[in-house]
Amino acid sequence: MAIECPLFTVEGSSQQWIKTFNRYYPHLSVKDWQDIDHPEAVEYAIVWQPDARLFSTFPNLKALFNMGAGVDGILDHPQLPDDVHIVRLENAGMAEQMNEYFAYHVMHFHRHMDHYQQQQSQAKWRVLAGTQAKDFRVGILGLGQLGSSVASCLRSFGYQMSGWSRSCKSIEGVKCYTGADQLGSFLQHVDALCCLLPLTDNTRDILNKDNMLLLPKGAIVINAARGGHLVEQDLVDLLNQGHLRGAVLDTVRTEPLPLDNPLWHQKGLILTPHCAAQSWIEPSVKQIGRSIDAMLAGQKPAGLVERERGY
Ligand code: NDP
Ligand code: OXD
Repeated sequence: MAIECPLFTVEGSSQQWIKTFNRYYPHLSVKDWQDIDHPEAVEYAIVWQPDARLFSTFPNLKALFNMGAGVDGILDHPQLPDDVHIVRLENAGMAEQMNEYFAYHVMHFHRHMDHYQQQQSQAKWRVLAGTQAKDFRVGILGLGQLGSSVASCLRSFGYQMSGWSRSCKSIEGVKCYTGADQLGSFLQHVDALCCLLPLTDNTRDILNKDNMLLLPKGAIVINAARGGHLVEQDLVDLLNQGHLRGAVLDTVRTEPLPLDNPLWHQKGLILTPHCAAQSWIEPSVKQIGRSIDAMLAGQKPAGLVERERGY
């Protein structure tokens, strides 16, 4: 018998997802959450940034399947019951997009595109001294599904790579630092800092003035993780003081960025609207469907979040 699975997104742009679920996993009977016939029988829900209506409508949830990689939006929810499992997407096509996003922006600065754009606006034709990729140091905060992929991708362009994570890693061509004790030594040797951490109590505000001042003068910061990692005023101050040469933000504290937020006009800052890596429908549906089937069979699904560590 088909079991009903509600799909709950605040945006409501879910029809293509529902169609794809029903193509590959008809036995799950995935429906818009408002079309569910027996809400009290629902144990599994597929969600993106659920609000309180999810928890009041479905009182017997056992697991939530997140349509993205980051689960901070679920874990922070005041109505989230203690015993509900959370399963997130692992890669599902996002690593390749992150590789592109970070390669594009690292090269923008490494190849002086910021300076050449400025020169063009002054009708200036002048070649600037270059730096070999092996001498340009790129550091990745977070070496998980996405960060480790970006580290290996940038390594293939010849950049001098390092990374920082909670547990010790071994990635070819990437110098790995571990834990709070080694954060300072990591930051001191990074020309381009790339953030791909989950947002947890331990990583919130990690891109603050003290930490960014440990970067060498003229470094750049690229954050495609969560707005909560960055203290925005600290970034603005360090850009204006010239300690940082530039920054790229794909995520900000309030999204969409309010029209009156000065970040829109900040010199040296490139903004993108939380688009670094999207959840492609087909691979995401296949992964979520496999995870639900695993749980139905009493197995542990890939991407099961450890709630106490926050990711
Ligand atoms: P993973 O959980 O696979 O990787 C997280 C990495 O961060 C791991 O290496 C982990 O260490 C490390 N980490 C976590 N906490 C700490 C800590 N306190 N100190 C040091 N290292 C820590 O996540 P993903 O790679 O899948 O995704 C990362 C984030 O990217 C997501 O949480 C989301 O916020 C963001 N994202 C943004 C998107 C966008 O479009 N802008 C799209 C998709 C994701 P360890 O390996 O030891 O566990
Ligand atoms: C994600 C995101 O976490 O899109 O998947 O930010």
